[in-house]
Amino acid sequence: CPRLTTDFIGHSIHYYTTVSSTNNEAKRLANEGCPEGTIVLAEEQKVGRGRLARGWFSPFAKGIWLSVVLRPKFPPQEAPKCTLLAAVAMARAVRATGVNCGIKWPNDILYNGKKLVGILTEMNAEMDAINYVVIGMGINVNTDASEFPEELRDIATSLSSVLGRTVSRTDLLIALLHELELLYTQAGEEGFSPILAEWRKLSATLGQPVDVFGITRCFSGIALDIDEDGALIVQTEAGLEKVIAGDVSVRAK
Ligand code: BT5
Repeated sequence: CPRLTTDFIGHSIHYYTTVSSTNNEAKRLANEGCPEGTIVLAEEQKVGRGRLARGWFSPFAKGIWLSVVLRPKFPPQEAPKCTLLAAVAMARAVRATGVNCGIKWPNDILYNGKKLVGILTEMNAEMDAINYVVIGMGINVNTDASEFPEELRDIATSLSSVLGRTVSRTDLLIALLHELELLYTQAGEEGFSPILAEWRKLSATLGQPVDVFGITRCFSGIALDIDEDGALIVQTEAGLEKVIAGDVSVRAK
């Protein structure tokens, strides 16, 4: 029987067959004072959420639809780094299944340009202290290619589609929570630098020509690096641009 290997992440589990969004449940629990490391899992989400009010396709028993409640001690402006930390943990766990995935800034795990995983980090802070961070992660584990809705067929994939076999969601969850706790503990003790260094190595974005769809404007350039806050640095004809939030598409060369 597989067992959790963590000291606190996943020691309190809220499991649902059907839920609107695991992030919504996790935020409710966090507001009620649940312990750090509480996780919410659902077989199916009726209103799975992406960023900017976009949806997340979450079919019954096909994926891992998970939210983790953390209560980090670092300042609120460092919270976006939780997304990068989660992406590195996720890439490690996914790679251990044999899928050679990469990270697309800021929140996607891709294989061959198709999305395997999406991450949605939401924060609640008062004054200059974080109350909680909820890291929501959706992994397409055993979704068959034909099960994706039409509009996702060209942009989404699953571990089972890549590997040609079903993958144990329990084993993957245990590996993911293990990596997440290791990296989160490391970030608390040593800071984020080693995690950002690993992120750079796993990146499918750096060094590539990109189109940036920012909150207020769009531009093109070469993705050069991420800075210490996790922002993407893009070289454009007009100079360096720092992208804190937005969408980036890697352009075909
Ligand atoms: C994300 O947003 O990628 C964040 C997704 C986070 C989902 C998890 S599941 C557990 C937790 N509870 C929630 O309610 N959410 C989190 P974004 O970068 O905005 O990408 C959203 C876009 O990805 C959509 O507009 C679709 O184009 C595409 N998409 C939707 N469902 C997908 C899927 N299952 N696989 C791949 N792509 C998908």
